[in-house]
Amino acid sequence: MTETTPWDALYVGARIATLAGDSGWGLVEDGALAVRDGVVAHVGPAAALPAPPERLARRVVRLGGGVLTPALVDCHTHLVFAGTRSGEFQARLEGASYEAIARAGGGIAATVRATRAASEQELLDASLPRARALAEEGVACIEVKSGYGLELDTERRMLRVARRIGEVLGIQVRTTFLGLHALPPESATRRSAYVDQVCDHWLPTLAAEGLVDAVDAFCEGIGFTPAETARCLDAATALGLPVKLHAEQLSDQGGAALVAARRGLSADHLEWLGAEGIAAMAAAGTVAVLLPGAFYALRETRLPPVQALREAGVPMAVATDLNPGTSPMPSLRLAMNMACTLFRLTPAEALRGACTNAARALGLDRERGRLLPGQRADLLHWPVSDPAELLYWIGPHPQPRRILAGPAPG
Ligand code: DI6
Ligand code: FE
Repeated sequence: MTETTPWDALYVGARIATLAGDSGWGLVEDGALAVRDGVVAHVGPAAALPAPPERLARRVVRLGGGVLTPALVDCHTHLVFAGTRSGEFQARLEGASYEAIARAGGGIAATVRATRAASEQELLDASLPRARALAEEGVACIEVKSGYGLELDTERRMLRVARRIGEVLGIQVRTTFLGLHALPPESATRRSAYVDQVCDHWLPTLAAEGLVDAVDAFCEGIGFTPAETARCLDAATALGLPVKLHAEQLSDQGGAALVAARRGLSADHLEWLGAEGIAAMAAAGTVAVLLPGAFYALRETRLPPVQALREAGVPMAVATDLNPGTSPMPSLRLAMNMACTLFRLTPAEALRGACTNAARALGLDRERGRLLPGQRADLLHWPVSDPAELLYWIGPHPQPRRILAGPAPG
């Protein structure tokens, strides 16, 4: 068969961390990876190829060492926003709490004011460098949430900017509508009217415009109640949209069980997650997205229940939560290192968390996150000899070279 239909390209001479199977690196020593039509066509040891590489593919690339992995996926960001919150950073260092700042009109509301005031171009100019920083360290797929508009026009502008970032950088962007992120000041005395408007008007409008890939909410004492959250997730489900949730970040509201009951893609944060939530997530296959940047920035002390999640077989993902308040951290590599150091993930769990399980948290696991036949040929070549080195360095060093076969992902 290979005589008549050669592969488009064959990469040899590197170790391949396929992330196949349920745990570990899925390592192939001295591997060979073939690509056809932008898709991985074959992965295995070079020694087991049926003929010399040049007879099997139109183009043979000898990598001369290093490690191949799937491209990274950042499955939880709020990277489209205007302004910064460095003043709050200082206030927190002087003793103010995140909740107290939020209740005093700062926090998310401060970013909402700045984002509403920014034009689409200004928002793109402010956000693009953050996405570029992620792309340069190997992230080829980024989830971007709305939620700093809290009015229809600005929510739309955020989602349009997110799509534009994908086009400009040649990466895949998945958009998430987060209308229930905070109650905007003009709705302070009209909670239920705000929730109705988000669910019955904004969500269907933006979905019809093709701007919404998934729906999220902030289920928290300082956010939205479980009942309000359920209303929003049910509205999304009725439109055929997948759901995910900010759950159990600052308190146990039962959010993880609530989103798992709706077959949610993920429950995110989870420092306060209890046994019931874990069981519900395991039963539904809902991914636990761990966000060590927010844990670090808020100097949290309560750890997410990693060992219990592991024992229950809940897939764990790792993401940046890149946002101006609680995780101003444009580095998934740093998040992966923190997931090991702070949350005690193994290095292989952290890499899977930023590839395999991150893709799953976006509903993309059939196309991304592992190096297996049928997956997109979107991979990284790292100048390291041991994949654990990718987790060991603190920050984005060393940088990979992206190998993208076929058209840039849309
Ligand atoms: N949880 C978070 O950590 C971010 N949003 C959320 O729901 C914080 C967003 C911000 O402070 O701007
Ligand atoms: Fe978040």
